[in-house]
Amino acid sequence: MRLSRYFLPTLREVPKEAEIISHQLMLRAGMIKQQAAGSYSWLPMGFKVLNKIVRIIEEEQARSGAVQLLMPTLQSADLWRESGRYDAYGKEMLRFKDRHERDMLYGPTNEEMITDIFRTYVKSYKDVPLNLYHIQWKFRDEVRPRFGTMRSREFLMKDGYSFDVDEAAAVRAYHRVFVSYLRTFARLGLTAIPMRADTGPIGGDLSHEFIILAETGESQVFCHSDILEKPIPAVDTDFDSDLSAVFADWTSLYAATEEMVDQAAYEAAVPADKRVSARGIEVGHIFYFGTKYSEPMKANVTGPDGKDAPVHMGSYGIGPSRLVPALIEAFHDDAGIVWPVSVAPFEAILINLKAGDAATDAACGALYAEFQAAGIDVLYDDRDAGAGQKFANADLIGIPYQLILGPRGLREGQAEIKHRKSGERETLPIDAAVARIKSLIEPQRLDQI
Ligand code: P5A
Repeated sequence: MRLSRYFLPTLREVPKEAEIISHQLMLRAGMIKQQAAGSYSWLPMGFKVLNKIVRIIEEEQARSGAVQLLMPTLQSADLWRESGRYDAYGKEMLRFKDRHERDMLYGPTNEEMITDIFRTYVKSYKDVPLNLYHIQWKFRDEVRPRFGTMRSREFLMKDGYSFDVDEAAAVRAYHRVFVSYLRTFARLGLTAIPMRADTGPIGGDLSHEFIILAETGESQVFCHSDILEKPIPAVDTDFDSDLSAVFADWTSLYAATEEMVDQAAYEAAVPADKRVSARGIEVGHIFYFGTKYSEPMKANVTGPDGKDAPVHMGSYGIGPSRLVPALIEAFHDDAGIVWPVSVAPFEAILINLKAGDAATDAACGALYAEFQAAGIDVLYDDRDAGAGQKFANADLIGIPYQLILGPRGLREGQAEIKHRKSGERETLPIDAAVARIKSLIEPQRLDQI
């Protein structure tokens, strides 16, 4: 992509309304634009990052046997009356009437709708286990939308729903998602800590939040420091796997949010030098709620004994539009964002230090073509602008590798690579530069787990 043809409305000033660094950087790097309280347009570069996160989630969902579909954003109130949640949900639900005066709502979550789909088609124990998910916009009329897309009113959610014949099988499904989520966050470059959590309006009594540590996090968390070092288990997450041992291992170390922490239990379980009390961001949340929806909504399956019984369910959420700022909270420095390769909007940026100079343009044009031939997602800064501005911009938007070429380098046959994360610079022959960047990028693209 040529920057001169792209749409990257970066800002020089720190916007006043943004209190936390990720919100400031998303606005400054031209990733989002606010449209109303808690509602944002995703500008091209922000949208690219969001899509990369979505792709990683989809890959890990497929690996765990979950099946993707797509449900609408607007829902009929009748379904929610069946489950009893229409009145219980409260002011966070955006309610309205259509032209026929029918009560409608903008979905804050989809337990009812997926239960309706399930009961329409699935009748036998032979058709479960099943895990269906979608990635769709949600609306919650949050009292305090804030921090940009971290807590917005309209946000993207990956929400998955498991169906099993009995509690034991449903808990196995829960364990599978638990491990699959650990992998998903690890692939995004994040250390997410699973913690026992409250179930709130979703219900049930088994629930974990996945939290990443960040100073600006909204909740206080308490955990054993060993969890932060735990390697992600290299296990199969497909339907046949029994991951209860992995689950037991991960949950044996104390971790709880401020709503659940029992100070005495925490201090008894964790030696003083291993106690971590820090702020965290909730990036995922999973629930097992048994027959809470299937029973009132009559989603039954016939068991091997020929008897009908309500199916056992769980639901599993990840917030991709929250993960974008969460990643920035984890990966930035004074100059701007520092994207991990796996989610970077572009893998490399080619900086032409003298756009308009025929020889430099020709050499950079050749490098640009070489990047494309090598399958590297590159942004080519071909704008007629000063070097200082280009360097500051490249640092701000956080592309992992910068390839810099100007008339002097061209005369000497040398180009410069700057590693955004470490600041390290290397000078090398122009015709070796793209191969070098490719060799740096490739191992970071691969599934490292
Ligand atoms: C689980 C999936 C649920 O809604 N039902 C379907 C369950 N869980 S949850 O915890 O309420 O939300 C799941 C994830 O969505 C993200 N999220 C948000 N992201 C941005 N802005 C918001 N206002 C917001 N609310 C929830 C979080 O990542 C959360 O873990």
